[in-house]
Amino acid sequence: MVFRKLPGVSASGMGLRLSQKFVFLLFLSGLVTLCFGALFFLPDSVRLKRIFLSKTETQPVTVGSGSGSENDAREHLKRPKDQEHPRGMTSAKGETSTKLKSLSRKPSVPREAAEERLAGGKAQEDLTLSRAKAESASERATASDRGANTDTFSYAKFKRCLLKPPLGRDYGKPSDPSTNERREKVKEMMKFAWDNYKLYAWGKNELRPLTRNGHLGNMFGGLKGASIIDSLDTLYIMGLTDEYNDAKEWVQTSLDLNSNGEASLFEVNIRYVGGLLSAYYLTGEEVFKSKVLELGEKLLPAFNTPTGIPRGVINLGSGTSWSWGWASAGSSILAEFGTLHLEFVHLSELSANPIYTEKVMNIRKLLNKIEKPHGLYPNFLSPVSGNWVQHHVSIGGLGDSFYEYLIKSFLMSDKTDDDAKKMYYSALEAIEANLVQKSPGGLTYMAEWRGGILDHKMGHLACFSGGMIGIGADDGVPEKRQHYLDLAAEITHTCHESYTRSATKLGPEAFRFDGGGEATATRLSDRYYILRPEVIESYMYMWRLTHDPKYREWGWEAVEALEQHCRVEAGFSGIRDVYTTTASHDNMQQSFFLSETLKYLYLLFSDDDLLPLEDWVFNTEAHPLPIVRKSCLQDEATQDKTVAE
Ligand code: DMJ
Repeated sequence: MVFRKLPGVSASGMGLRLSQKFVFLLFLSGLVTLCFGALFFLPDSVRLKRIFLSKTETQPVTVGSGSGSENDAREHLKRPKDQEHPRGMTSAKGETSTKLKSLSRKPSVPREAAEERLAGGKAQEDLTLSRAKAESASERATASDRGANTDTFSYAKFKRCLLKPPLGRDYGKPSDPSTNERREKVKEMMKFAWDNYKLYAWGKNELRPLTRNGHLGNMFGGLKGASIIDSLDTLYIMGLTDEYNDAKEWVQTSLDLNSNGEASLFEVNIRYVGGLLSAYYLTGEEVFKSKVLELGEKLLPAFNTPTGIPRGVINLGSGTSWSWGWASAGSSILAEFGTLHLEFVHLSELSANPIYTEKVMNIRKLLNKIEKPHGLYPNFLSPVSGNWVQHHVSIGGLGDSFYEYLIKSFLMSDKTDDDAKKMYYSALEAIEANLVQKSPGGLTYMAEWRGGILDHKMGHLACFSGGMIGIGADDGVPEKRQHYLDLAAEITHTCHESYTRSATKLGPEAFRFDGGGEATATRLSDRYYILRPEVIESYMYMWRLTHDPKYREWGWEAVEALEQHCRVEAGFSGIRDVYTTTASHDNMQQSFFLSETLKYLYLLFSDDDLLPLEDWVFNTEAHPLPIVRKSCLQDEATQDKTVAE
């Protein structure tokens, strides 16, 4: 009534009696308390709550627990599900530590999972649920945790859990003088390649040794210094201390991760993430850890697809991702999304944030469940439907390192990752049944498979498989162990043949077993050699596994050939035709030459105690990553706690 009579006029000015004023004030204060209290029952996203509650009141209480981004998940729901080239789409990135985080808030999973179930068929259901679970878990971790939770990993504990010192007794120096001489030669090659890079291309991605300048390219999304990051661990294990220090200083002062370009998720992962991780584990230098955690976080938005299978290209600034234009029907590539596991598990180890492992486990689950033609994994998969796009299978380009990462995931888990083990051995069985061939001349090779039709071609890239099958031999079923080792040796022998049958003694990009030839390139376009490591990589593993001296001899043949045909005045260069000794250089010193080719050669001529395989697995760019000894790390943690108490 009072309000109806005199709207907008205060009670004090209305000539009310004292008792009436008291009742009115009581009523007013009750109303205010009620309104304020109601704020606490509103959902987090209500703007008013953000205004009224201070930031500190809403921070997660426990490090690593707060919630992530409900809004991000909703953004994701809004995005069209069939968007194949989402340039310009709203990125799901953008989580910031200033967002509201409340331990009591309910995760958005049930709603999201329900909506996705409505949108997709039954086939999609399991994938969606597992992704929803992963996103739910990721909500528990804040963006700030991802970059800054550096206290939880103890480098000292990690070192105590290694079985052997990483650098051996004396940097793996072999006792035999002639082997040591060869090893010194490889070290000299590394220094020569590095010095020229430093002189002519410092800070660029690669050296162009003929024109004596640098190359940036467009694979790394504006990131620079690929040769520096790729060289850190090689310089370190070779004892090239001044050079390593220069590289480290560049990382400290000049490695800028705030680039805004379009990067290959795969290449950034294997070279930058892998290189920084190795450098950290070998040296314990904090700068490598903080840089790799900062970079790892920038890669996460690539996984925001309907299936959680990342697309191939990501803008490191905006987080927008899309598929390669050349990949059929907007598909993702097996060797790309299948080559993240090792690095991402280590990102979780270092950050104490499970999100990275969850992202790659989600990929694993999908691949495990999906039907496989003849047990084989085709190279193209839709990140939208989670179905294969084409039935092209290859152990070379497009497929290669997916298989490598299965067995290495098992080994890196201290042999606890049984899913990886099962997937690897059943994939290998399918490969043997469908792709492994014997030529009329007795050479064992891996053909490619196109919807059931064999293409009798083996890429240089596929030559890594000798080493892969070798390191996996010992964990196969007992009756097949010797067979696997023999198969590894046969494939390595074939790859060596592809080198010896050329005029330069270097192998072509691809060689064939039809049209009368064996282990030789028949097409002009397959004749080039770009300083690739795969054949030498297999020599190194086979040497470690068998100590058959022929592998060191074959490695030395490669050193001589590299010196003769690829060394130019200002570095090393690829060549356009391995079948002619008339030089035609491609003017590019690839960063993987420093990271892989020279490292594998150096290890081949070193004692086995330099980076022992009992403790280390090499990522596909030859960056050593330590085996994760969970039980040891936990024991160690308990010990520390007891001491602290
Ligand atoms: C490297 O970057 C890696 O080994 C990758 O897995 C395949 N290609 C190159 C070397 O040839």
